[in-house]
Amino acid sequence: MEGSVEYMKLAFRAARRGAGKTSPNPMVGAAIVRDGRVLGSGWHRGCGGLHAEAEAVRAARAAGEATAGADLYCTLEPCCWSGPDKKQPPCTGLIVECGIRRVFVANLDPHPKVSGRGVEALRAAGIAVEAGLRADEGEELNRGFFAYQRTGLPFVHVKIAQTLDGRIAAESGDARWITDERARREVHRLRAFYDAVLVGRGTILADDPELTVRLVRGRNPFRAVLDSRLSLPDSARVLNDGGRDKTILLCAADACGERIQALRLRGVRVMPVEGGLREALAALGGLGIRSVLVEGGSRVFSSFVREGLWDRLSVFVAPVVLGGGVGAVSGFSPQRVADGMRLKDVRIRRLGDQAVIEGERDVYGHS
Ligand code: AOF
Ligand code: ZN
Repeated sequence: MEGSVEYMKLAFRAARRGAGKTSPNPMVGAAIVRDGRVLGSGWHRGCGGLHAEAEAVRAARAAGEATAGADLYCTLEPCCWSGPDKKQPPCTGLIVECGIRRVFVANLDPHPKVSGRGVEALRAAGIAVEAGLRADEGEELNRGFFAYQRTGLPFVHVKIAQTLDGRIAAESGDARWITDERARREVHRLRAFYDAVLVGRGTILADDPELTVRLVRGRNPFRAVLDSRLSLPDSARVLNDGGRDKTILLCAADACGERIQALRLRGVRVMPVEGGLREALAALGGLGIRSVLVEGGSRVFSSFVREGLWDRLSVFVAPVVLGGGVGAVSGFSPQRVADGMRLKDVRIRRLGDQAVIEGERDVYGHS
């Protein structure tokens, strides 16, 4: 059985329209095709809403198309269960009812209630199923959802903007701007995709950033700040602007109760965390956050690196030399080069006169 890559690509294009809006659910797209014609397509628009398959069926019906005998292209394995926490009926039932003849799936759903059972249910109903078509595209698109299903932690992408000699700020703390607007637009694009951005208290003190999406179109992510003693100044932008309900302060479990109350009254979220960075990430997961973009500063970078709590690293390198200043990563200093943190699957892109070097954590290596 041969599935068409083109129709799966179309399903992925649909899926991406849910970017930034579906967590804790994955982004999913679906297309119903017969005799070289797309009868209907759809995507999962947000948690609680219709599943992509049901959206595609609805679109086909609205266009007056009968679905019997058609093929379904689906970026994720259709769900096959119901329960008290399940908001939508199983898609497998709908697919059978619609008389779909063949189903092409990119990724199996790692959810413990599915993981292959959706495919089995369809086959048991006499439907031909092929899984794995453009699976890599799905792995990349839903890296947050997949990471969380596999590890219980969100996908962590560390982003560093630095000089040629590895500085993220001058001695004075000034960091505006090491990279140009083109690079910053790229960062805003990432923010629109990730569920949360995360910075340390030091970055708020140094830059007072907004951490919103302004240079591209897209929704604002949650803004998580590691502030163990809740000692950010009241004047910080993230505590005052219109988006402060999306500010999450991660503090120590024994942080001052009165301060927590006062911040919550302002409309800011405060999450006392028992434990360290891993527990802080797990707490974000509890809010439905499946992917986190770590934006600084050097102490935060080194904590993530030291604890191996990251999945992807992107370094934006600008053609500037500072000679001194704040190093990109501090507090992580192995004696031997061989113990350094080395990336795998490295990609190098050019952005004007800047380079973006990006790679994944080598889970079997030293890092
Ligand atoms: C699908 N199609 O479009 C999506 C799926 O609470 P519910 O009913 O919305 O179910 C959420 C779970 O369903 C989610 O954890 C994931 O396993 C799967 N997502 N499945 O067949 C979709 N979004
Ligand atoms: Zn479903």
